[in-house]
Amino acid sequence: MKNLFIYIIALSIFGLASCRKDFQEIAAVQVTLQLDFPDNYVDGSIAKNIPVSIKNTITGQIVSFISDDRGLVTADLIPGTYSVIASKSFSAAEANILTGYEQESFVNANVTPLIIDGPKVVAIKLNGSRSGGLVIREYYYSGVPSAYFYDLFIEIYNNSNADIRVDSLYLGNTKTASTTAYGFTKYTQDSVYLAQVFMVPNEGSPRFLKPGESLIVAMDGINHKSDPLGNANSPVDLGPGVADYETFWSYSAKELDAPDVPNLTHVYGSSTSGFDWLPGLGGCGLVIFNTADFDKLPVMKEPGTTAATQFKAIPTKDIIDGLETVTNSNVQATAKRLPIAIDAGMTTVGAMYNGKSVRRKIKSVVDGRTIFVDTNNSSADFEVNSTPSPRKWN
Ligand SMILES: [Ca+2]
Ligand SMILES: [Ca+2]
Repeated sequence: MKNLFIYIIALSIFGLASCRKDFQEIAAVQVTLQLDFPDNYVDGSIAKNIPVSIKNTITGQIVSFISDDRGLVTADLIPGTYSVIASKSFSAAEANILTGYEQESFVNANVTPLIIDGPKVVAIKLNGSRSGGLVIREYYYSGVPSAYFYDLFIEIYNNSNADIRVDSLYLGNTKTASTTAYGFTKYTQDSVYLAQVFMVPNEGSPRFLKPGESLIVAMDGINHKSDPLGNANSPVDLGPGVADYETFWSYSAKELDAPDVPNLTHVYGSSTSGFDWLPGLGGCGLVIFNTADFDKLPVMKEPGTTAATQFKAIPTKDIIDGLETVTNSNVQATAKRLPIAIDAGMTTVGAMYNGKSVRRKIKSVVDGRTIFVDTNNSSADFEVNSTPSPRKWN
């Protein structure tokens, strides 16, 4: 009798334990992601071996997968809200097989929010594009205490193996992030809506960047560390010999024109108020592009709203490179301002006035020339640089 009693107790405990185990297994559901290449890829090409990351937007936990030979990713997920990023770059030879064009290319996708409330199959159509030879290598936008942000700079780098012409290259930013509103209410994949646009002037003859060379654009072309108009907390010297161009804001009497650093040409502004070009301490969508006829591109209100601010709409296909920067890592992908084909993710220095920048990770060094990672996904391609370092990347 005593033995039977123990047996019953043991059975109960075992039963309870197995019940709990069953409960956990029921809690996670199977989600299948079916990846497909863009329509202009060769028929029958399967989106296999594509890295995919799935982020739980509540816990921040990220799990990584590689799509299988059928283009599938199978994941067991606890019901909740997720975001999915897929991206991969192809060499010219690989792209030739997939697209018929022998040119470095990439595919990416960003699905957000992905609501998981039960087992499901999700079709994910990848976006595709050529890799641009010019890339934004570093962007310093955070500023330093106390409230000094005129030491902003952008470095544009020739990541290819051929000379690239840069006079008449355009540089623009989307609307600035604030603590209350980041993205466009209804942003589209076909155009980028820019609040400010500058152009590299033609100074009498074409200007080329050789492979491995870069262009530094400063908000103000001075040595911010030592100049009396600068700030001792600033990490950067952007004086002559470092900055190639500065953004001279002719609309403000307080703006200083650094005589030995040439000015970019300001070609569009939603507003010309303020003391300088202010793309935002909370980050922005930053793009470089070439376009056939800038003046003919539409000026319009933000899609889906009646807000009065007018933006210059640039076709996505004209964008060479872009980078989505935000205030901190709490910003959700639903707040994106750049189309997924330009930047599938987003990156951040983490906080305002922390004196840090974001910079592109190094992919390899070939014959002394550094090649930077470029999968058009800044979440993967960029890292925080604790000491912003124009034209220094090692
Ligand atoms: Ca300036
Ligand atoms: Ca100047």
